[in-house]
Amino acid sequence: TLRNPEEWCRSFSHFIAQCLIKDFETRPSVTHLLEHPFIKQAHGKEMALGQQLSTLICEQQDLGCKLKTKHERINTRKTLIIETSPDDDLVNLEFLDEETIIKHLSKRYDELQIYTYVGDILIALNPFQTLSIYSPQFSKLYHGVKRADNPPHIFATADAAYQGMVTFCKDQCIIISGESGAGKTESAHLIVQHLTFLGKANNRTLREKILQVNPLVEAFGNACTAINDNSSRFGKYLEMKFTPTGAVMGAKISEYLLEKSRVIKQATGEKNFHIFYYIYAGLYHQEKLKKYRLPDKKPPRYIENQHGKVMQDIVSSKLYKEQFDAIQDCFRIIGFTDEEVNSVYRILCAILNTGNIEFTAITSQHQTDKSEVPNVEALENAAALLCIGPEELTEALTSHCVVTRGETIIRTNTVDKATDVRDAMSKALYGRLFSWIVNRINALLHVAESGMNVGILDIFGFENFKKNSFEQLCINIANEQIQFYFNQHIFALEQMEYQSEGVDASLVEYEDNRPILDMFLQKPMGLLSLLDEESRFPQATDQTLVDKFEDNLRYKYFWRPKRFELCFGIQHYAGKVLYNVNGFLEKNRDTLPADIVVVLRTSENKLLQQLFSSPLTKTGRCQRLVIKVLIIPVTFFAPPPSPCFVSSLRWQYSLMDLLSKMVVGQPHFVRCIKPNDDRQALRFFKERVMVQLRYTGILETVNIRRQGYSHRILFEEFVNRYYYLAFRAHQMPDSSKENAVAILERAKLENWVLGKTKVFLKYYHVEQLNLLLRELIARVMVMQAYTKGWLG
Ligand code: AOV
Ligand code: MG
Repeated sequence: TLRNPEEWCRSFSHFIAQCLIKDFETRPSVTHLLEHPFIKQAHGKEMALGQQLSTLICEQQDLGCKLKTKHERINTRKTLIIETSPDDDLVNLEFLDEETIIKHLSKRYDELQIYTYVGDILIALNPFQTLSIYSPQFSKLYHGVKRADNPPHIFATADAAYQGMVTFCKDQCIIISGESGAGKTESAHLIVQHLTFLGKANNRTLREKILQVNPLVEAFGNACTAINDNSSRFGKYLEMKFTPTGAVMGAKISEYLLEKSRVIKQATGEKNFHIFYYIYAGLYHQEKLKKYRLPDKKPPRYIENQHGKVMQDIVSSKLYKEQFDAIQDCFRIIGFTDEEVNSVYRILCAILNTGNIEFTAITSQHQTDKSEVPNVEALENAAALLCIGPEELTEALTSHCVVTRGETIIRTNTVDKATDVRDAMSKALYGRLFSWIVNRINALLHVAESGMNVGILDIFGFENFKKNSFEQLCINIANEQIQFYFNQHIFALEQMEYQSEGVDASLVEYEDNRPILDMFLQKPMGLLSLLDEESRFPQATDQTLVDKFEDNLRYKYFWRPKRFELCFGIQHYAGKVLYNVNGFLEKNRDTLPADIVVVLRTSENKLLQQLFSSPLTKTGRCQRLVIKVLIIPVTFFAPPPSPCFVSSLRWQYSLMDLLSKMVVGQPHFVRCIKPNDDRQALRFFKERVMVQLRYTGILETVNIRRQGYSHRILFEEFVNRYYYLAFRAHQMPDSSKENAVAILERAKLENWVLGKTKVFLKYYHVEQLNLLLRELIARVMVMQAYTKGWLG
C-alpha cells in the first residue's frame, strides 16, 4: 500500500513488516532484502534516503547473523580465549603516565595481547610470531558487535570503518603508521582480509582477486632490507569499493614513489626486489633460463649477492620457487593474459641482462671518451628480450644526440656515462613496468558503478640505517607528513573546533612537527626546493648541494657535522638521522636519455611500446588537485615548479595526491609499534617502546581521548540519524538543539556537551547510540519474525 520509497523509508517498522510479511514467502535473507525494488529505487533516488536505508540494512544483516550464529558464537567463545580486560583501552586507566602505559603494554604483550586501544585509535605491537587470532572464527566474532565485547583487534578497526561506511554512507580511510618493520603491511593484509569477509559479495572470484592484489604488488614493490625482510619500498593506498549496501565490488590501488634505485644497487646486506629472485629461481626449476636468456652459471649482477654467497642460494631456495608459483597464480586469478605475463617476464629478464652489460673505454689518438661493449652476449640477450635491435641499443647506450642550433650532433659516451645510461634504462623499465602492473590490476578490478570505499594506507615506515641516502630522506619526509596528518586530526582540528563552538575543554599540548615539514617543503627556500634548484645546474656537485643546504637552512632541526663532509643531519619527529648526500643530485634528476626512449619505442613488444608511448606516471603533471576539506596547509599542495624532478614532482606531488585522498574520508588510525629490534617474539624492550610512544604522542593521545570529544555531529545530522530513539518513526522531528537533547536524554547518556551547532560526543557515546538503534530495530524485526512463526 505504500506509494513511494520515501514514505516507506520514513516508517521503518512498516518497512520491515512489508519486507518480511508481504514480499517474502520464505525466510527473509539479506540478499533478498537488498534486491527489493524499493530499496534499489530509494538508493538511486536520494542520498539521505540511501543513508537511512543503509543503516537499516546493515542492522538487519547484523541481526540475521545474530539469529543464525548465536549458538555458534557461544561455542566459539568457549574455545577461544577472548576475555576483555579494563586495560584494553588505555583511556580507562586511572593513573596515567608513561611508566603506567608501558607497564600495561608490557603485561599485555607477555599475554600475547598485542592490540590495545587508545579511545578509537588502535595500538598494534608486532608479535614477531604467528598468532591464531585471524581465523574466520575471529572474523565472525568481530562482525558488527560492540567494541567493548571483545578484546582489541585489528578486525575491530576494519569493522568500525566498514560500519561507518555503510551506516553513514561516507568514505573511510585507515591510516597505518609506524617505523620500518613495525607491522604496517601485515596489518594492512589483515584489514583487507576482514573487509573482504564483511563485504561478502556473492561473487567468490572477486573476493579471491582482491586477496591476490597485495601479494602481487608486494612481490614487485617489497624487498629485504637491513631492518625488515619484507620491507615495503613504495607507498600503497588500496581502496576497497563497496556498494551502498556494503557488498564488496572492486578495488583500486595507488602507488607512491617506488624506490627504483634498488634495481641497480642495494646497500650492504640488502637485496633487490623480491620478484627478481622469484623469477630466477622459478625459471631455473622450470628449466626455462635459456628461453628467457638468463645465465645459468652465475646469477645476474643485479641479484648477485655481493657478500660472498653463490648461485646455489637463489636456485635452491624453496621459498623463492614457491613464491614464483604463487605469483603466477596471482596473475592468473586477477586476470592477466598469458601474453601479458610473458611480456612481464621478458622485461624482468631483460633488466637482469641489462645489468650484465659492461663497458670498456676505447682510447684512440683522436678520441678518449668513447666506450664499447665487450660482452655482446648480455647486450644481445637484453635486446632480444626487449624486441629491439642490438645495434640500436648499443648506439643508445654508448652515444647520445645533442641538438644545437637546429643541427643534430652525435656525441660518444664515456664508460661512466654509458654505465649511468644503462642503469637509468633498467630503472625506467622497472618503474614503468611496476606502474603498468598497478594500472592493469586497477583495470581488471575496475567497477563502473559509483559506490563507497574504505582506503587503507600502508607506506614505507620511518628508516634510520647506518648509512642513509636520498631514498631514506624521501621515506622519512613521507612519514613526517603522515605524522602531521595524525596530529592535525587528533589534536589541532579537535581543539580548534572546541574554540569555535564555545566548548570548554582543556587544551592538550603536543609536539607539532609543522616546522620540520616547513623546512622540507617551503618554497623557495625549503630543502626540496634547494635540491631542485641545485639539480638544474649542470656544474653542481653533491658538495655544492650540501653547502647550499647548510648556508640556507637555518633551522634547529638541521645540522652539519663537519664542513667538507658530505653529510647532514635532521632531527625528525621520530629521531635524529644522518644523511649522506652522495648521489643526491643524480637520484633527484632521475633522467632517462631520449635516445633510450627512442630505441625502446621501436620495440615490437606491445607491452613495451605501451610503457614508453606516453608518460605512465599518473602525476597529471602540473594540474592542481581539488581538496574538499582543507586540513593540510595550502602550501603543501601548491603545484611543483618546472622542470620537475623527483623531489618536487613525483615525490611531493604524489604525496599530495595521497593526503588529499585521505582528507576526504573519515580516518581511523592504527599505530604499529616495534617491541624490539631483533625481530624476536615475546621480547619487550621498554626503552625501545617508550621512544615510539613518545614520538607518536601516545600519552597526549590518551589525554585528549580521555578529555576530548572525538565525535562532533551537527544537530541536524544527529537528529536525522538517531530520532527513532526518542520519537515515533512517522513524527519527523525538527533538527533542533532541543530535539538532539531529547534524544541524548532518552538514551540516558552522560557527559556529552553541546556546542553552538553541534553535539560533542565521546567515541563510546556514539557506540552506545548505534547499539541502541540497532537493538531497537532488532526488536521490531524479531517481533515481526515471531508473528510470522519464523523463529519457532
Ligand atoms: P612494516 O610494513 O611496518 O615495515 P611488516 O608488516 O612488513 O612491517 O612486518 C614485519 C614483520 O613482522 C613481518 O614480516 C612479520 O614477520 C612480523 N609481523 C608483523 N605483524 C605481524 C602479525 N600481526 N602477526 C605475525 N607477525 C607479524 V616497512 O614496510 O619495512 O616500513 O618499510
Ligand atoms: Mg611494509
